[in-house]
Amino acid sequence: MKLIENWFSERYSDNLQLSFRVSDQLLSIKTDYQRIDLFDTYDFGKLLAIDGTVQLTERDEFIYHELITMVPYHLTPKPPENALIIGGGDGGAAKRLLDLGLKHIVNVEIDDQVVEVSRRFFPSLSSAFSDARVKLLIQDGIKYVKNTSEKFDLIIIDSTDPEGPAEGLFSKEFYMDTRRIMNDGAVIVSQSGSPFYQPKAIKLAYSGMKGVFNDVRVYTGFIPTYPSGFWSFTVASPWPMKQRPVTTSGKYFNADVMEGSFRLPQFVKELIT
Ligand code: AG3
Repeated sequence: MKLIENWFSERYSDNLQLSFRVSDQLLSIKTDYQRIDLFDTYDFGKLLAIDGTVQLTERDEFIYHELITMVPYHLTPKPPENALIIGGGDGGAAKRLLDLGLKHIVNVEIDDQVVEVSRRFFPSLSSAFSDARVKLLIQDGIKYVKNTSEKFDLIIIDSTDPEGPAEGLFSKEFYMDTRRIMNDGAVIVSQSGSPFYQPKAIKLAYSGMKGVFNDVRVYTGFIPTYPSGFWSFTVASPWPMKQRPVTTSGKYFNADVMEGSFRLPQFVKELIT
């Protein structure tokens, strides 16, 4: 990607973008699946972009990764012992699950280059992949879910936006396949985009899950480097989800966030009715 006067911009539309002034461009590669760029920014530290969209920055990755792990963690009937992560090649979600005490994590990432880039530039996240409790598989998550005989207490879809390689991860067919590999009481969560700029993402995730699971809920959080800064996650289970008491907190997550993130603005409620 070519930088104009040392700014990296994620384009939201023809008329809108979010720009970061960068001190250095550390990498720009085209893999079999996507383009990966790595920048050093002034305000957010290192920034990883895939196909021009911000995936994580050093400064605010904790918010996304805590939300996608700690919220569903508290919705299983007892603390989950094992989990499947689809995507998540940076290691951020796996790392949080290890911190929560999970014993066995399978992380299926389609693009080995995401893992390589994270090993070089985000060692504190990718260190999860050197932990004996984490099994990293480089393969298509959709095929893995279709074929595996393992079952899980928690399934986390840490994907890019539903265009390109991640599209299939927002489909009812995929959710039906995940249903087959769930232990009793298991919960699935997917990032589901910005309700303001990407209503399609949240509608896809919500209606896809509604077609398969009995209890489906949306929660949101504040992620400054993602489009609009207001982000959604969709969580579901074949069984009624009941919140366990929150005894831990992170840098973003706490007992108030566990409840408050499910309180939705009216326009978001209307997207999912
Ligand atoms: N995966 C979700 C990123 C979606 C961002 N979308 C965007 N910037 N348009 C994050 C990967 C972190 N493990």
